[in-house]
Amino acid sequence: MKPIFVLNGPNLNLLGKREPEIYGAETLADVERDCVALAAELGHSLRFLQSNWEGQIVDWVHEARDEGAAIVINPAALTHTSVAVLDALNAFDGPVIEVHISNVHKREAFRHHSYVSLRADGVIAGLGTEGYRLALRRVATLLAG
Ligand code: CA2
Repeated sequence: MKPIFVLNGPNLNLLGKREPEIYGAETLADVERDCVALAAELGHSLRFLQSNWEGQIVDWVHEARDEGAAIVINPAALTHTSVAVLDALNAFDGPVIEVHISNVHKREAFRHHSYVSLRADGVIAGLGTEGYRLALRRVATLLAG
């Protein structure tokens, strides 16, 4: 079985280091550890990646076309700006789940629109870092079907 790609966009490397009132206290390394453990329980492997560069996220989505079973993506600010990430995801055939740690709908108006949601099979927002694990469970269900 191909790995599930978990992709993280700009500034998520700062998770747990700033703004804990919005994003919580867990670091991205904590999230990765929990995702790897859950994926193993679900019988899957994981490629957990973060970049501050839009083009790198696009390249990883392209990589997933051949090498990935599904994509869980927190595009961070690229959610609200990136037609390039949307276009790349549109060229990927497997399940795509969009995750946001914070409830973007409770925040500034510019966070209410997501380009990525035009492709995502499901969207999770406001459930904290638990959202990643819920997304993995959903992906496992979709891959089993
Ligand atoms: O809620 C989310 O997961 C977001 O995707 C996070 C993005 C934000 O632009 C989206 O609107 C919602 C920001 C990621 C930056 O993460 C930080 C974490 C800790 C400290 C500073 C930034």
